[in-house]
Amino acid sequence: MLFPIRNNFRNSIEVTGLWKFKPDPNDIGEQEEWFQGFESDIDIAVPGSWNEQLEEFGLMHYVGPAWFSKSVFISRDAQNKNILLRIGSADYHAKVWINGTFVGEHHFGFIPFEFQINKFVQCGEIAQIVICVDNRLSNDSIPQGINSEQYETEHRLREETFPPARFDFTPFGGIHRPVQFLTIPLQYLDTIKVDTTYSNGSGSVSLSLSTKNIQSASAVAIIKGGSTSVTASSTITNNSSIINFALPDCHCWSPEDPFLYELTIQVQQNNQIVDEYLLSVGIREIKIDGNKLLLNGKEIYLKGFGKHEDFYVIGKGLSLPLMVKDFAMMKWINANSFRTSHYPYAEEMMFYADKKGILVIDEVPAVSLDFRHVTEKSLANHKEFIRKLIERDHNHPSVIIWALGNEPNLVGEPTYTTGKSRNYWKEVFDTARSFDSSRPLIVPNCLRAGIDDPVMELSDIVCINRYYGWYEYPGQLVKGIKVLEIEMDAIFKKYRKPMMMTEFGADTIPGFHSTSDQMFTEEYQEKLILMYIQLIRSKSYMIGEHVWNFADFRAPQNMRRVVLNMKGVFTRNRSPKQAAFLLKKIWADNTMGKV
Ligand code: GCB
Repeated sequence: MLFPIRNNFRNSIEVTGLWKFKPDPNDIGEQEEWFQGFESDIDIAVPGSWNEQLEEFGLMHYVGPAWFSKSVFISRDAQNKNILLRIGSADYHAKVWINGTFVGEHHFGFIPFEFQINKFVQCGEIAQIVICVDNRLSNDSIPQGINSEQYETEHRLREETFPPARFDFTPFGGIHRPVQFLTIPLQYLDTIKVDTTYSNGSGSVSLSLSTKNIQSASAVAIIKGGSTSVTASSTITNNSSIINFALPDCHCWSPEDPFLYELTIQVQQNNQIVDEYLLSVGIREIKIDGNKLLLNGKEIYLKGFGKHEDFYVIGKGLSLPLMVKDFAMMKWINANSFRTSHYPYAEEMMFYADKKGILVIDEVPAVSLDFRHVTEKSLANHKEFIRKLIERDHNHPSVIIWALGNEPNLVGEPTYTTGKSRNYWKEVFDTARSFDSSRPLIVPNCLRAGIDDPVMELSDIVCINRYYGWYEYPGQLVKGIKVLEIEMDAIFKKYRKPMMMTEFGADTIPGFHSTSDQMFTEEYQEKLILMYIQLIRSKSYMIGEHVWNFADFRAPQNMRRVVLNMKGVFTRNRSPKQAAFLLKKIWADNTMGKV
């Protein structure tokens, strides 16, 4: 599935704007055939979450099915083309009907899906599209859900949240990314996989293409950049083709100079172009050498944040102004990277990271898996998620690491390390490697899972999320840092691999101040961050520091959160807290070791 573009062969119409909306708390919509069309006075803007947008309709904490409907004109130009309906993401499950007929369903949030809809629409007429989105999660889903009984049987009453969630971000519901009608040729390019290498000034690009409905044709690729323009071609056999380029004088992609070549790929039949696709390609190589992470053969140290897709009113809906602002703030603070904690972000963001030279750790939404409830189905869903994410984001030079999950066994259940978890993770890592062996794989570990967590043995970079001085030893930074140092050294001794601190931070209320070590004050956040960074940088095996979090974000209700998780270095509305100025300084100069 290719990202939509517009050219002489491909077109797209966005179906953003206002949709008709109806919550379905009693789950009766299908039985009552709401897919034929339904009455409602509620409008919802797409993309956008229903929670804050429709708070006045009682939907702030709503978990369940909800119906969306919109009428769209399908132009006659679409005749004799493949017509697709593409949804950038619907969290977490979606069922789609057009003109009352069921088209298909998708059970993966945060990731695009599309259906071929020629047989459901009439060109030159209006089509009514109805989507039922459901944000309920289960044992089998990725992410995994939790219910009230499980809170009790797991003896977690005091940790109960509302809405129930195994993770610390609001389970926003809605259509969160653009909806588009696409027209593409009947014979078309289906997937493009770009692999690059770079070493001492010379680069290579290898393209693996797959097509649909092609009997005999050739694939022609033209790569252009600066004064370079190289063309190569090969035949398409069994709907697939491979094209290789060598670029002896290569302009590589890096955060300092995010240079992108323009790659045009054509499918040609009898000297006629039948499909064409254009994409930007950054040539770079990411590698681990001993305890170092190398980008284009040079050591790179990751400085940045775990982030969230979260903002006032829109919830998890894609907002391009917010994206531009966040990237400008990351540049302002001298960060070079972020992690898409804890799920794949909008593709628009990945393209922007390529353009701006920001490195990305791209994460699958297997957040806080509880192995007492993991099923065969969860494993299958997890593997399928990895396949979908790698297919979607493989070609982005900015994506340098895959995170296959985050903090399994958050609650520290003792059977985790002795039970089925190792086999599970082994399969997950093997699956990811079979799709992409060019990038390091990680799963950040949490304290309670312990240092025998199988993800540490399987990860290429051992990643830890630690909250000493916060959840452990609250208010006691010196003690916390001492314990952390002992633990870090013990982990390194055991695994002998590069390590990274993928989370550390403190909730901070802007305007709270103190002359002593007082949690929640701006000084405490600043001091905690400084002490962590000093420790991290004193260890030669550490390859990066990601502060938790870039900005404050909404969390499920529980007694530890005052509406938001306030560990942001920026507030939810993107004002810098005091620590932002400290980080800007530390990340600008090289005086604290590491580059
Ligand atoms: C973590 C989780 C993250 C939470 C954070 C916190 O370890 O990975 O999702 O938001 O801690 O603030 O508790």
